[in-house]
Amino acid sequence: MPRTATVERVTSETQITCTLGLDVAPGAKQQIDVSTGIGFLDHMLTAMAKHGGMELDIKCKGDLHIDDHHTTEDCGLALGEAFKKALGERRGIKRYGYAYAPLDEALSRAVLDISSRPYFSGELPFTREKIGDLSTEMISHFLESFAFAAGVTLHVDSIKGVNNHHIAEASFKALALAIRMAVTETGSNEVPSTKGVLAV
Ligand SMILES: [Mn+2]
Repeated sequence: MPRTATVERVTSETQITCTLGLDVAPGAKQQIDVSTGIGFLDHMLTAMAKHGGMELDIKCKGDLHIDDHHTTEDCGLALGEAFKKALGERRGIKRYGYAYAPLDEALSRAVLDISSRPYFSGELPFTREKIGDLSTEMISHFLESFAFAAGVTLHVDSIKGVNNHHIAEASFKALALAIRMAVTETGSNEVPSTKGVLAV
């Protein structure tokens, strides 16, 4: 069974369609098409899909005339919902994933538990208010929204870094690699929990 899911999320603030595939068929070209209306967010989501070995098609029409908040938050929620749906019962996956990713002077770490215990913690000490059209405060808010909607425990920390673009990109790449590890299929049909259940 291909691990894919489509989510449509429509509110008075944003209209989003998101299709996420957790695997790329061997030999096939990885399909990534991201258009949120916020260039830097597109860059981050594309990097996350690319290095996570995922297929992603996400389109958002949001109320950018107000600011970037609803669009960024709701894209995180839609992506998290799609991730949760694509995982299904969470059988036969590694469950835990962790990774470091550098980008020049920046180094970030992401640790993920596909746990059904929604939690986010992050230390991302940006020094600029914005990167392109994305407010830096929205990066943590995006990650938090993703973690809660996906039902995962997620820690993303910048270990070091000076350039704000590098800090953000290293963080999303670390997350991508952690996701890749955590969703890896073990060949088992077991739910990797002593409770016997991970999907709630
Ligand atoms: Mn919010």
